[in-house]
Amino acid sequence: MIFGRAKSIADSLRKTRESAFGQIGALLGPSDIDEAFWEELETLLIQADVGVKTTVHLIEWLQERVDEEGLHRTEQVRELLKGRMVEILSASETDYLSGRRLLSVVLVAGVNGSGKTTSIGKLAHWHKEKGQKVILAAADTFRAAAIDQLKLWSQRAGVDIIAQAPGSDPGAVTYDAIQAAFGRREASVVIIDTAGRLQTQFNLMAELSKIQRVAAQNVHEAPHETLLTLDATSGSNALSQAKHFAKSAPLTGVILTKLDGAAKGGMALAVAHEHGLPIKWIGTGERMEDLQPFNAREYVEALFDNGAATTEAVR
Ligand SMILES: Nc1nc2c(ncn2[C@@H]2O[C@H](COP(=O)(O)OP(=O)(O)OP(=O)(O)O)[C@@H](O)[C@H]2O)c(=O)[nH]1
Ligand SMILES: [Mg+2]
Repeated sequence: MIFGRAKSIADSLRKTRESAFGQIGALLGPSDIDEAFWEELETLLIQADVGVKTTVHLIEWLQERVDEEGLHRTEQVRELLKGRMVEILSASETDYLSGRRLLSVVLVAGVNGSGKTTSIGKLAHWHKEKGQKVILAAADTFRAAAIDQLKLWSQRAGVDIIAQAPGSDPGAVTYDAIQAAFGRREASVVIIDTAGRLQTQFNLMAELSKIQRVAAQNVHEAPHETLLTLDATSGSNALSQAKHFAKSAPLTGVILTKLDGAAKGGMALAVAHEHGLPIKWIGTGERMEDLQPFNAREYVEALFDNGAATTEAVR
């Protein structure tokens, strides 16, 4: 891990584990599978934001295995469930910015307040730690405060920023940032911040498409990542956001933010299973270091266990 002060995923997900998944863990403690078991498991998975579709899939899949293998203990279901969750979460797994190129362009989209600008600051820091030169593009030109906020992050992370006046064309800002990266600033990564809200949803999507087009016209195969920030505390609402954005802009993955708070954590499964979207990063706080590459196995372990050798005692 590159971050010296990063918390472990198990630490970050403590609250999450203690709420929804703690109860699932308790239900899957050592006992016999009884009549009420499947219904309780279904209810708890839905409460944990796994989503109805994915919950139904998990229950049916588990019941089949239990029947086939003649299992009768809940702790056996626990291992099966964890295994299936890891499979779902890794099915569409791809590396962040895999492949080599001169300039990588990363576009970050998402509804207002979902954590775009903060995640961009963290990503900039991550790249910088790897010795890469980063330019941020302040293409959320809708609000003056948005530009100021990104400037603050560029200072914190110690990276360059290209910004124009509020109200200017986001496509032009994108173009300028790319030219700056190719030109005198010689950066290898451009990260583009975008608006979360405009006058209309239509404008928002048109603006995103335009930014994508400008990137594609100026850098081969850009944007190389189009990441959607999803606030993990927003539950099923985030799922419909994902659907909406995926329709208007080809997404390459998700940054799941605010997992340090009251998020229930199951949303990652719904996003991966229903949308086939890989989770690439998780946001676990407001500091620059609070961003971690997503790892399916670690994530599932952190939802169920506190990382200690013994299984956590559930309330
Ligand atoms: N606890 C916690 N807070 C976060 C995280 N990511 C973002 N936030 C907070 O969420 C709030 C919104 O974050 P922004 O980065 O401004 O969100 P945005 O998507 O850029 O919002 P707009 O520019 O308004 O569209 C801020 O108060 C952030 O500090 C996270 O991983 N954990
Ligand atoms: Mg923002």
